[in-house]
Amino acid sequence: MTKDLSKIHQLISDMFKWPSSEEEWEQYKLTNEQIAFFKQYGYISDIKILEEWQVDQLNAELAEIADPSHPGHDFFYEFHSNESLDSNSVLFHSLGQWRIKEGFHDILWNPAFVMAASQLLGDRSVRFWHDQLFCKPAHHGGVVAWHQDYSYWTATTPIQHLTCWVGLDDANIDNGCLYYVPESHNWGLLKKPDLAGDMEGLIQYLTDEQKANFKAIPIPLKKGYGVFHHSLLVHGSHENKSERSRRAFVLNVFSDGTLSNSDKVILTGVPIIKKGEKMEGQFFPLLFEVPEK
Ligand SMILES: O=C(O)CCC(=O)C(=O)O
Repeated sequence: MTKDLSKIHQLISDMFKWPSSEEEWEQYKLTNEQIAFFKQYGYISDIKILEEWQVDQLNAELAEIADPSHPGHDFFYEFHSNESLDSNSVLFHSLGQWRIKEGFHDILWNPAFVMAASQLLGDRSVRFWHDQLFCKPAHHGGVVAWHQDYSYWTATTPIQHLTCWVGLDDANIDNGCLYYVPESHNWGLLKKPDLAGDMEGLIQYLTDEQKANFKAIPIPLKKGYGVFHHSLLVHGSHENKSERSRRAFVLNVFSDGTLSNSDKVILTGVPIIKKGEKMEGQFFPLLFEVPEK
């Protein structure tokens, strides 16, 4: 039987080493310029998150758990071998792999990730929300439609969420890299389109001014590198018609102190946290603690 790794809230393999002193943490800190860039544009790019051998290990784990007959399959919160609404395309999308494989568990406690996340949340303690995998096969990989992450997350409040996207393949325009609309995190909360439906589904919800300022830019990235984006930043990715796959994992976090905003099940298999109560416990571990000021 596969062990449920969500019960363990620390590193369990030798994939990363948790720093033991302030000096050791220094190497992972973003610069003031990077933080200022994030505040202005709603994202930062090109942050080294993984070594090549760590990417290889995660890709090997991904190959195992993408098989629906994997014994740990029931631990996924969501599993879509193909979420694309276009019958000619494929978009693999899952949530919950951190419960199943050691590598996908331990990337939550990757010092490079937690330090940057804390800084970008405004030097706050970082709590895990959930993980995701977005994989587009070569030749017929599907789109991820323009959206804001928080538009799917209104069951948690207030808005103090952050996303880190990390490539498991080199990603560029040809194989469906991410695109961002810089500064759109200032547009307020927009309606949510079908995530794997019409690429342009969001456009109907934009004002004329937002449409005029909709200037999306591609974010090519080497595998093992990551981007962080604000949960209101508009982003999406086009088809993959290239010869190469485009695999990626995503870590979603919020500042400690985020509350449930719903009396319903938020993630499949996770007990309800009543509206107004703090998001915490087995499924929402504290990843990085900043001492109270
Ligand atoms: O991987 C993609 O293409 C989309 C990822 C995404 O939408 C996200 O990280 O919120």
